[in-house]
Amino acid sequence: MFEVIGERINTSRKPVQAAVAERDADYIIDDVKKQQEAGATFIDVNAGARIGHEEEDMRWLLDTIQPVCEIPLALDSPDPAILEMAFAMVEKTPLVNSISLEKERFEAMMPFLDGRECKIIALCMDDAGMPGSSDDILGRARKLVSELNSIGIATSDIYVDPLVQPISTDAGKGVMVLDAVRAIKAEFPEVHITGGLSNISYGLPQRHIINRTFVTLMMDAGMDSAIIDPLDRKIMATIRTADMLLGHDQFCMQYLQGVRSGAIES
Ligand code: THG
Repeated sequence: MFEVIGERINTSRKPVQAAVAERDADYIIDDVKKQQEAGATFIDVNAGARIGHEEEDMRWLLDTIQPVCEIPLALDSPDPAILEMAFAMVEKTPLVNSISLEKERFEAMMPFLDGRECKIIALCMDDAGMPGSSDDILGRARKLVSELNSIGIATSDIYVDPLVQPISTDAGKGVMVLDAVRAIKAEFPEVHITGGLSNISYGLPQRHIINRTFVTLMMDAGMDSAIIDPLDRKIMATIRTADMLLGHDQFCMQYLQGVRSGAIES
């Protein structure tokens, strides 16, 4: 079944930034409950936008969210020190977001992850920047999986993020990532594929239709998780329907339940 990483608790979103600045716990709690009810599998927590406040904001968010959160958290920061602090605070095994092949980040994350029980998002990013071809994405994924395996992390606990890039800058960016996902899944059937989707539509109008169509294609290629807004009814209905059509929904149970609850409509 497709896993939804709820992206809303992110201080780059204006209302969340305001709630965090004012320590408005009710706003955050209400949002987390809504994401859970909408079918999120993880709640992503990103406190990176208030420069100089990330540590205290992350602490406050985790203290606020955990008492009402029944699902695991995705701890989202590029800073290994923040991830280490957050990891020590969580009660349920988290999804750590993320490690990459960027030297400084990689070298700080590896000893921290060594021997720990967790799930980890592995970004196909290195010091040369964003990947330039599907082979480049595959090569980076291969390196990340082998390095993480070498410190005891099972392939089935790794969520590869191939890094979606804007189709408006290069018509080939969609096929590039789709081919890479197919190749990664052929080589590592157990690995998960995740990522933000909205980069694909950057710079174009009517972005949601692009994002929804793209997630369907990515799911056919092997994407089984994404960082999205679970309160976006249309993308959630598209994902549930595609999951059924791809054979991941025994007896169409999830689809039928979605229709009965009103979450899925034509
Ligand atoms: N991969 C991984 N982690 C990630 C990302 C990724 N974490 C952060 C981000 N990308 C995913 N999270 C968000 C959270 C909020 C929004 C988008 C992505 C968001 N977007 C507004 C929208 O879509 O309408 C616009 C934001 C704005 O410009 O204000 O709110 O790729 N591993």
